[in-house]
Amino acid sequence: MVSSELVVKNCHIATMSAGSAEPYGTIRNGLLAVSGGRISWIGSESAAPEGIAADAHEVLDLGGGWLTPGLIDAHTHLVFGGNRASEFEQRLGGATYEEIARAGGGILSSVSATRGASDSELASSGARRLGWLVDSGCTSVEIKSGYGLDLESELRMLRAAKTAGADQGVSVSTTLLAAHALPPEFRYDREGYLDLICKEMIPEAARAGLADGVDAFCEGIAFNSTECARVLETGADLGMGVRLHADQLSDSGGAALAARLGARSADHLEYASGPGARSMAASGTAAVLLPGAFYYLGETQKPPVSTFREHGVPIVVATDLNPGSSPLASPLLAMNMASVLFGLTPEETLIGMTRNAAPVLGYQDRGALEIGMRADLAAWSIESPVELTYWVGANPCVGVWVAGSRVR
Ligand code: DI6
Ligand code: FE
Repeated sequence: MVSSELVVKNCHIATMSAGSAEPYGTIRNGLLAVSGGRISWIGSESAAPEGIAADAHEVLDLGGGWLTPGLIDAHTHLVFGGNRASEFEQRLGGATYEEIARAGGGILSSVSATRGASDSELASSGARRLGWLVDSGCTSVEIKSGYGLDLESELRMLRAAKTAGADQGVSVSTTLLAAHALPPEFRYDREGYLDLICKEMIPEAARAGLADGVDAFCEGIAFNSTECARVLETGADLGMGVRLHADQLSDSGGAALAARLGARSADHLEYASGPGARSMAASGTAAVLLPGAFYYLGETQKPPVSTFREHGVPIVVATDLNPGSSPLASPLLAMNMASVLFGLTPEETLIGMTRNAAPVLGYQDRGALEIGMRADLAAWSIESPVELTYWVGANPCVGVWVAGSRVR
């Protein structure tokens, strides 16, 4: 047997494997071995091949702690210039998110700050925020553009996202969200901006290999479903994974549109209709729930979780880390909010940050701990995996590995 580069032992393992009959796919008193950056053996320590630890380059004794798949944050906007702390104060003074947006603040204030930031400022502030997620166990993170809104600024954001990922040693999946808001220079020319997105931005991002996915904001304050469909179909034709910000602030038919386009996910979904939610099951479109935005905007309408469950729509939980509606930099707090605010079980929240999140980013090699999967791991000082969702604001993460290499 080839010697392993890493063996983790004296731990309990939440494999999150779909094939397991145990809650969390639990293996108590487990051992996991890594060779060539992949999981080469996993099971109970008493059943491990003789010498597996003795021959390993490194052996880690977790002292009875827990090992889970590295967390996957499938929806963030963590690259941006400036921040919006002053708008937070305005909202506390009574202004609503939509009022601020319609008055030229909101997303557009981040657009001017992003356009004015240098490449290195964008990458280093993005890396700092990405680092906060890695501190809490994230090994794969999706990052969207959408605060540049012109060709060069959108590409600069996507490059900064990749640089931030390299800086932190984690996987970053990039998504072009040029259809996030209408930029000021196209204020009276919606068609002109949609042409720019479809004829220049998407083809150029695809050609440069800078965007893995394409997304749009389907909402009264942003783009309607015909406009979003045009953008997403253009991206799909160039091989990008399709996502959609759907039914966040009103029922805009976003869930049904995402399903019709065969999107990998529809995200937010507080106002998704019953038929919209059901249509997602047939197309295999995941429901990405973002309780941070719900919490931060003081929303009251909850996403139709029981409809998703009943029809087998995969539920994903993500932070939506962004400067306006969800400055939430903790995957664990997102999981806690998904339970407390939306009624997900703790196990559903962890599935939503691991196994169900991976396919939304097109990953088949992570999200569960199984032989052959990439060794993306998080180690925790906890007595049961329920604690990952239970604590509010604690961080029991004690180690993070990407493809078997330690990053925390
Ligand atoms: N929905 C959101 O919650 C974020 N974007 C979106 O489409 C908000 C982004 C922001 O306010 O900066
Ligand atoms: Fe978002």
